[in-house]
Formats: sequence, structure tokens, C-alpha cells
Amino acid sequence: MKSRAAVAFAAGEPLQIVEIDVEPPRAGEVLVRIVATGVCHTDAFTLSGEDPEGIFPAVLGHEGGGIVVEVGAGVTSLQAGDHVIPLYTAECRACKFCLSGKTNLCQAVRATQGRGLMPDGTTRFSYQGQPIHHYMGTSTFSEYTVVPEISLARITPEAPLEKVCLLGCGVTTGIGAVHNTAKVQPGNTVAVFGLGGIGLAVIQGAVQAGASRILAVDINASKFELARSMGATDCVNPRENDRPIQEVIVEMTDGGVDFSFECIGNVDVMRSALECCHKGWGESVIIGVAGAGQEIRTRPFQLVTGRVWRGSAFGGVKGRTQLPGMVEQAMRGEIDLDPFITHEMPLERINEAFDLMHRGESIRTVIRF
Ligand code: NAD
Ligand code: AHE
Ligand code: ZN
Repeated sequence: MKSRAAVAFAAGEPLQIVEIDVEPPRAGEVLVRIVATGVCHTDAFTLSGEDPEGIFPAVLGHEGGGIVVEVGAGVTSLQAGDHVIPLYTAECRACKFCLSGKTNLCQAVRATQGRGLMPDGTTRFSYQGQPIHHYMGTSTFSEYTVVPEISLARITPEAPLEKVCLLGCGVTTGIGAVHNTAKVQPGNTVAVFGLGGIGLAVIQGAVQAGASRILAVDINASKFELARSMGATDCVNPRENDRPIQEVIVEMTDGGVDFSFECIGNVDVMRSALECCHKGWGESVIIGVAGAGQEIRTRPFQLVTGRVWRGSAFGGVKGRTQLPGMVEQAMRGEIDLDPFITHEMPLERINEAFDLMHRGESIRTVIRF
């Protein structure tokens, strides 16, 4: 079938809106009509060429909501008409990782996913006879996409897909990192570095957890008003301080915060985020994705004296099991998606969504098909 799609033909070039060919779903696969998709910084990161797994040409996009059109042979958990959120972290419930009870990082389809292919090692997308790669197992920048059955969370059909698509990445990542990775408790102090979709979702999660103080850190002061309205108690601009920001935060918080979250992808900020944690117990969670070849640094003494460095992918959330409940939470108003949606536009204008993000003018742009 034909599908309108925004194709990344080469790193660093704008996406091109073209009509691609999409093959029917094979065994264990599902054809989904994407109704809406968010644009996450990770899409921009991969488009920039900085992602070691970046492959071109590809259909990017991993924050979508859609409706099942057709299922391939052997698919039992989904049928045409089901509303779904594609998962870049699959949940097969059978691999060592799923059965460990320790991680959400299912590995069942991860290897082929990282090579831009479906689990059988081929692609369902092509343009003028040339293969186009998948991305993160989701490729939500196409009106029609093919996704493994185990990479789809079935959600209530009552949920507005143009909002709950944000639970496909950003909002789930931030809120999940607070509850599943850090396990923030009432009264804890929190510092959030980077106030995009991920950082603001961390703030929302920290409010849910009953954090007593939430320090919001960004070099773009225009982000502070929204951060405050979502629950940040203090806003800190590193550019307005002439000493390392970790020193400022340690001083502001009587020795450091209980938890910090890096939501940028900047390895120098990752160091600040660790070092603003309280001696003896403070924990820092890396969420941001850093470019190829970059490394984190600190003095080992920072860890010897009790600080902990962690990382979090998709907020530690097991998508098929937990995402339907998070959608219900959004329906009940316990997760507020509205503040994240600063812009909406049709697929044809998707490059504007990237421009807005790079200029720091948007939190999330939702693309409607
Ligand atoms: P975004 O571009 O919307 O927000 C980033 C924010 O960081 C902006 O407000 C920007 O002003 C701020 N910033 C940039 N440099 C800064 C600095 N030196 N100091 C302080 N603030 C600074 O991005 P986003 O969509 O919120 O994504 C944030 C990061 O999280 C990206 O690296 C993305 O790839 C990553 N991410 C990771 C996961 C995961 O599962 N681990 C999921 C989603 C996104
Ligand atoms: N491809 C990159 C890594 C990218 C990365 O860290 N991805 C995050 C999700 S970002 C969503 O916006 C993630 O969940 N990673 C776990 C995984 O299995 O990919 C690289 O460095 O190769
Ligand atoms: Zn993302």
C-alpha cells in the first residue's frame, strides 16, 4: 500500500514528505495507521548523524498513537481496530531480560531494531523500489507503519491518540524515571537538568512522588515559567552563575539533593548532575542521550563517598504491561499531558517541529496525519 511519510534520506538534511510503499505485515507483525506522533529530541539526535545506530534512508518517529489495520500470521494479542501505542522498548515476556524482573529492556527484537529492520531482517518500507529503513522499531513518521506485535501496547479506544501519543516516549520516560528508576519518596529533594519534554515530565513525576523541593535547571530561561507552573520550586540558570552549578545547588540544598536527573544528553551536565547530589546517598539518573564517542567523567571519590550514578531507558516502564495503566491515569487527570503540547501541525510541516525544538521554542509538537 501507499503511505505518506516523512523520510530521512540523509543525516543533517530536512525530512522529505513522500509517498512510500508499505508491504503487508508478516508473521508476528502488525500494520498500524498512525493517527498522531510527537517529535522527541532523540529523533533530532538521530537525524543529526550523532547516533551510532543511525541509518539512512529511514522513517524516524517513536512517539506515536495509532489504530491496528491488519495483523500478520500468528498475531493473537491484537486485532484490527485496536488502539495502540508503538513501543521502542518491546516486551516479549519470554526473554531473559523480561523474565529477570529487574529491567524493562526486552531484547527479543533489539538487534534487528538497531539495524533498522524487522525481526526477520528485512524492511517493509520502500521508495521508488529502494529499501527504506525502520527506526526504533516504530517509524511513526509514516501514516502506515509495520511493528512487531510485542512492540505494541493496546490502550483504551477512549483515549485521545493526539495526546496519549506522548506516552510513547517523553512523558513516560520522565515520570517513569522518577518512580521506577529513582524511586523518589515524599519529602525528597530533586534537581532536574533540562526542561524539555523529558525534564518537565520528571517534574510532574516528582510532584506525584511528593518531593519537597524541585530545582529546575536550564540555560533557556523561557522554560522556567512552565516548569514553575508544573511544580518546580526553584529555577536555576547556569549562565547566571559564575561558578559550577553543582556548587550552587549544593549550597542551596544544605549539602545536595537526594535525586538529580539529566534530561539533556550533555556529558558535562551529567557530571554536574552527579556532583550536586548529597554526599552519602544522593542518586543521579542519566536520561539524556549523548552523541557517538562521548564519555562521562567524575572523580571516583564522588562515588566512594556515596553518590550513585544510574541510567534510565523509557523510564524503566514495561510497555505492554504498564502503558495501558498510564493511559488510564492520563484519562483520569493523574497525568497531565496538556502542558507538554505546545504546537500541533500536519505531517507536511514536520520540519518546522524540528526547527522549533532546536530554537528552544517548543516542548512537544504533535504531528497529526
Ligand atoms: P528538548 O530539546 O526538548 O529539551 C532539552 C532541554 O535542555 C532544553 O530546554 C534546553 O534548553 C536544555 N539544555 C540544553 N543544554 C543545556 C545545558 N548545558 N544546561 C542546562 N540545560 C540545557 O529535549 P527532550 O525531548 O526533552 O529530550 C531530552 C534528552 O532526553 C535528549 O537527549 C533525548 O535524546 C533524551 N531522551 C532519552 C530517553 C530515554 O529513554 N533515556 C527518552 C526520551 C528522550
Ligand atoms: N542508539 C543510541 C542510543 C539511543 C538511546 O539511548 N535510546 C534510548 C531511548 S531515547 C528515546 O527518545 C533507549 O531507550 N535506549 C535503550 C535501547 O535499547 O536503545 C546509541 O548510542 O546507539
Ligand atoms: Zn524519545
